[in-house]
Amino acid sequence: QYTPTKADKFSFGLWTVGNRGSDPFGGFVRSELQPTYSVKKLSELGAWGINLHDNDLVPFDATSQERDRIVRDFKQALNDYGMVVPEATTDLFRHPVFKDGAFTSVDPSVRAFALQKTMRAIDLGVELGAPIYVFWGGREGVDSEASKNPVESIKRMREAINFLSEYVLDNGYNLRFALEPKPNEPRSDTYLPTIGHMMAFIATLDHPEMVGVNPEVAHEYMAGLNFVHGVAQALEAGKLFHIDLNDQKGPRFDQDLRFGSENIKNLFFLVKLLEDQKYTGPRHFDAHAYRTEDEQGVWDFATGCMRTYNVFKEKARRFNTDPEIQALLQEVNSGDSSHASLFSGGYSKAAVEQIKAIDFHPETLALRGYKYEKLDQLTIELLLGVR
Ligand code: GLT
Ligand code: MN
Ligand code: MN
Ligand code: MN
Repeated sequence: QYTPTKADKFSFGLWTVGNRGSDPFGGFVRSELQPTYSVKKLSELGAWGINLHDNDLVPFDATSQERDRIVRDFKQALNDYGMVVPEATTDLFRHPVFKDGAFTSVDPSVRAFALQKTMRAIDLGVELGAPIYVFWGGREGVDSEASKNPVESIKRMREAINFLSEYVLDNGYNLRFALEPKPNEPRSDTYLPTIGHMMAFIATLDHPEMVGVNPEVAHEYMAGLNFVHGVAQALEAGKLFHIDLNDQKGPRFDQDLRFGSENIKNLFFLVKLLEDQKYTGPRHFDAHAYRTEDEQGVWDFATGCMRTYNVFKEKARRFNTDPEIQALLQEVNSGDSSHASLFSGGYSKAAVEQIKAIDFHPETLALRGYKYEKLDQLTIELLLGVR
C-alpha cells in the first residue's frame, strides 16, 4: 500500500543518492555512483524523476565531445528506465571562483561567468526535458558585512534573474524558475533567506509570472520557522513551483535528513496540505543517507523517504474521514454565521453601518473553549497508530 509508484511523482537529485558522506570534518565514506546507475536504481525503487546540477552529470572541465557523450548516455538511461528530469539547476557554489558569490559577487567577471555557466546549464536542462529550473544561491551572501552593499546585492540578483528570464523567453524554452531560499551555510548570512523574503523579491522581477519558489524543509527550520505555513503562503499565491523535502533537528547546520525522520507532526501536516490543495508538482527529496551508511543504506534511505510520504498521505486521508475529528472540526468552526456574511461580501457602506451597530458581548464570546486539546490528542493518536 505504501510502496512508491511513478504516479506518486517522487524525485531525487543525482547529488542526493550520490552524496558520498563527506562533511567539514571528514572525507568520503562511499564510492561514486554513475549517474546512469542511479537512474536505474531509483526507477526500480519506484521513483519517477531525477534532478541534477550541470556538474552532477558533466564535469566542470569536460570538453564538448565528452559532454555530448555523457548527455547521450544519460538520455538513453532515462529512456531505458522510464525516468524523467523534472528539474535542473546550476552548480554556482563548488568551484573556488564562486567563493564570494556568483550573481552577487563583487567581481563583474565572476558575475558574467555565472551567467554564462547558467545559460549553458539551462540549455542542458532543456535538452533533458526539464520544465523547472532551480536557483539556490549557495554563496550569495556575506561573511563580513563590510564587504558588500546589501541593496546593491539585491539589485544584482534581480538583474541576473531578469536577464535569464529573457534568455528563456528569447529561446522559446518552456521553462519556469524556482528560487530556493536558505538563511545561511555555507556563507554565514545568505541573501533572500526565507520563503517570505523570496516571494517579496519575485514580485519585483520583470517576469514574475515565470518565477516561483522551491522551499526546503531543513532551510526554514534552520530559521526557526513553521514550514507548513510558508508553503501554504506560496501555494495560495500560486508560487509553489517545486519543493525540497527532507528533515532537520532544529536550528542547526543543514542536515538534509531522510524525509519524516524527525518532525513527524509538522511534516504530516505538510503532506496533508500538499494533498488537500492538490499540489501537482514533483515531490522531490533533497536529502541524503547518514554518513554511517554503505550503498545499501542509500537505497534504504531513498525508499524510506518515499514510503514515509505515502504513510503521511494515508494518515491525511484518515484524518479527513475520521468521524470524531471531522465532527470536532465542524463544531469549532461553527458560530454566528450571520456575522461572517457581513464582511465576506467585501466592503460596503451598509456593512460598515451594520457591523458598527452590533451590540457585541466580548465577555461572553471569551468564555468559549475551543477544544483544541481534544482535537490535537486525536491527531496524535492517529499519527501514533492507535486510532
Ligand atoms: C545543495 C543545496 C540544496 C539545493 C541543491 C540545488 S544543491 O545540496 O544544499 O538545498 O537544493 O542547488
Ligand atoms: Mn534544497
Ligand atoms: Mn538542505
Ligand atoms: Mn542541501
